[in-house]
Amino acid sequence: MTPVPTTDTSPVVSNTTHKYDVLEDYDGHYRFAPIEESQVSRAMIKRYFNTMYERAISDVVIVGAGSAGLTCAWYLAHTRPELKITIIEANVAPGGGAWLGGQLMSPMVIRKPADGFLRQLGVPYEDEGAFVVVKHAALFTSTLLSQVLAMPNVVLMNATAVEDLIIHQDFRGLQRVAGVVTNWTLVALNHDTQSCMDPNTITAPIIVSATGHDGPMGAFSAKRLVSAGLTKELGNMRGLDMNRAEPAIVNNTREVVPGLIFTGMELSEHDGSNRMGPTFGAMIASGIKAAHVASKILDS
Ligand code: 48N
Repeated sequence: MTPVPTTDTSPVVSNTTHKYDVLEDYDGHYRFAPIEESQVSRAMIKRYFNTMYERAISDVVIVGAGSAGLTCAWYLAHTRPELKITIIEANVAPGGGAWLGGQLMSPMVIRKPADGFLRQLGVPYEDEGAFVVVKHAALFTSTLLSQVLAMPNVVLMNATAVEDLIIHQDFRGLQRVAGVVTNWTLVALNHDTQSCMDPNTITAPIIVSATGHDGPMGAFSAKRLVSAGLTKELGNMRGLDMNRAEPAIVNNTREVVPGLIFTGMELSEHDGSNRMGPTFGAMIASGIKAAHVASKILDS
C-alpha cells in the first residue's frame, strides 16, 4: 500500500483544552500504529538510494551548505524550478559557519542592502541604520535551510564530502570541471586507515563551490584546482577589512575555470581577498550572484 503523503500540517486538535496538544491521552494508554522494523529501514533505503541514483546526473551541484551555498540554492531553486539542484555537505549538520554571529555570540549582523533577502525569507531583524541584526544567527540559517529543503527540485546530501573534481578535456583541449567525486565524509576522512574505499560521482555542467575558508575541508575546490594544475597558486585570504572584503567577494563571484563557480569565503581563499569577520551580507549577496552566473552559463 503506497502511503499517501500528507500535506496537512495543521496541529492535531483533540478534545483536550490545549489546541496544540498532539497527545490524545495522558493516562498511560498512548498507542502508536504497529510497525515492522524492516518497514523503517526500507522507507529510508528506498528514498536515499533512489535519490543517489536519480541525482547521479544533476544540473547544478552546490558544494557546501553554508550561508553562501544555501543562498545560491534558494535563488536557483526559486528562479529555475526546472533545474535538478544537488547540495553536497560534508558535515552531518548543514549551515556551515552561520549558526552563530561571531566569537560564539548569537546575534547576526547583515550589512545593507543584503538585508533585502531577510525580507524575502521573512526573517525579523532590528534596523541599525547601515546594517541590521537578526536576534539569533540560527533563526536566519534554520529559516533559509527549511525553505531550501522544501523546494521540490533541491536535494541535500549531508555527511557527504566532495573529495575530488571530475575534470574533462573538451573538444578544444580546454579543461572543464564536469562534476564532483563524493564519499561519505567519514570514509573521506579515513582513506589513510583503510585501502580501496573508492568514491562515487555526480556529473553536472555547473559546480558552485562554497566550501568556506576554514574547517576540516575548507576551500576544498580552490586547493584542488592548484594541485590539479588548473590554477597557478592559492591567493590565500588576507587580513580583516570589512569595507574591502564584502564588495570584493560579491563582485568577483564568477566561473573561475569552465564549469566551476566560486562563491562565499572559498573565493577569498582563491583570489586572496580580505576577510570580513562576523558580517554575513557578502555571503548572501555572493550566493545570489553565483545563482545568476550559473543560470546565465546554463542558458548560453
Ligand atoms: O559557512 P561556510 O564555512 O562558508 P560560506 O562561504 O558559506 O560562509 C562563510 C562565513 O560563515 C564566514 O566564514 C564568515 C562570514 N566569516 C568570515 C571571516 O572573515 O571569518 O560553509 C562551508 C560549508 C561547511 O558547511 C563545510 O562543512 C562544507 O562547506 N564543506 C564541504 N562540503 C562538502 N565537501 C567538501 N569538500 C567540503 N568542504 C567544506
